[in-house]
Order: sequence, then structure tokens, then C-alpha cells
Amino acid sequence: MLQHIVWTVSLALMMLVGFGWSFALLRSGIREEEFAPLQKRAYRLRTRFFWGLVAVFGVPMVYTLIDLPYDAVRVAEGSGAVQEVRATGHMWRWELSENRLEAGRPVVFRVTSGDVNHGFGIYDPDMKIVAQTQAMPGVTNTVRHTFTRAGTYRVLCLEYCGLAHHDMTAEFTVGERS
Ligand SMILES: [Cu+2]
Repeated sequence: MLQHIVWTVSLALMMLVGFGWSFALLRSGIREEEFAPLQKRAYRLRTRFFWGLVAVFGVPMVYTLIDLPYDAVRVAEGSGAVQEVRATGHMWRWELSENRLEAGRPVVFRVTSGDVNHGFGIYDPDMKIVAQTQAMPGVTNTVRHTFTRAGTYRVLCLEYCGLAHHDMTAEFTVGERS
């Protein structure tokens, strides 16, 4: 809810900046006589450079953003195909409501803490991190992930939370889809 408000406000402010910017752009004609030919060439180069940057970075940016998994999982959430896990961090252990999950079905982790801030990090069987979020008291953060590989996964704490922080681990298994 809060995120929604922040997003709407940001969008409104961005539009305001955009309007101001277009207004300034429309009002500013180039006064030809003030520019020596050399300067004009420099501006032309700059314009080319700008569009070059847009092409080089803009296209890959759009391309890489297409793959964001959030929407796909959100759609699945309504269908009942989603597995939900409530995860609570404590000094110094994790409490997971499920420890058997299925590969290929979206999982929604609802993550919170019973005491101080912890970091909720999920590691695959090769100990490569696959998803993470902050575990905070009084707040429930959501992480969505669809496991593609079966195996034993581990949850490690990613935020130093006291003496036995390094022992704060949990395990769950991901089985082949039945
Ligand atoms: Cu910790």
C-alpha cells in the first residue's frame, strides 16, 4: 500500500519534471548567429553521441528488464498454484512454515523477524544465492522465486545480528514437480 502511494507520488513528480523540461526545450530555439561553425559541429557530435548512448545502453536495458519475474509470479498467485512459506528470523535461527517445496511452482516467501533485523538469503545446492530480502521486526517482506532445480537449499542470515549470527541457518528441500 505504502509502496503504491510512493510510486504514484514519484510518477506525478517525474511527470512534473518532464513537463518543465519539455517547456524549456520548446522555448529554447538555437540562435544560429551565436555559434561558430566549429561549435555547431560539436553540438552535432554531441547529439550523435547521445543517441549512440541511447542505442548502446537503452536497448540492452529494456531487453534485460523484460525478464523480470515478478508479474509472472503475481499472475500465478491468483491461480492457487503458488506455494507460500512464512519465514521468521530469530537470534539465532530461522523458523520456516514449510521445508518441502516443489520445483517449477512459484514460491512466495513472507519474511519477517521476531527480534532484530536479519537478512534472509536463499542459497541453492551449489551455495549460490538465488533470492534474498531483509527480515525486519514488524514488517513482512515478500520474495517470489520459482525453483528450477531440485535439491537441498539453505537459508543464511545476511545481516550481522550478534554472537551466533554465523549459525543462523535453515534448510529446505525442493523436490521434482509431482
Ligand atoms: Cu544475522
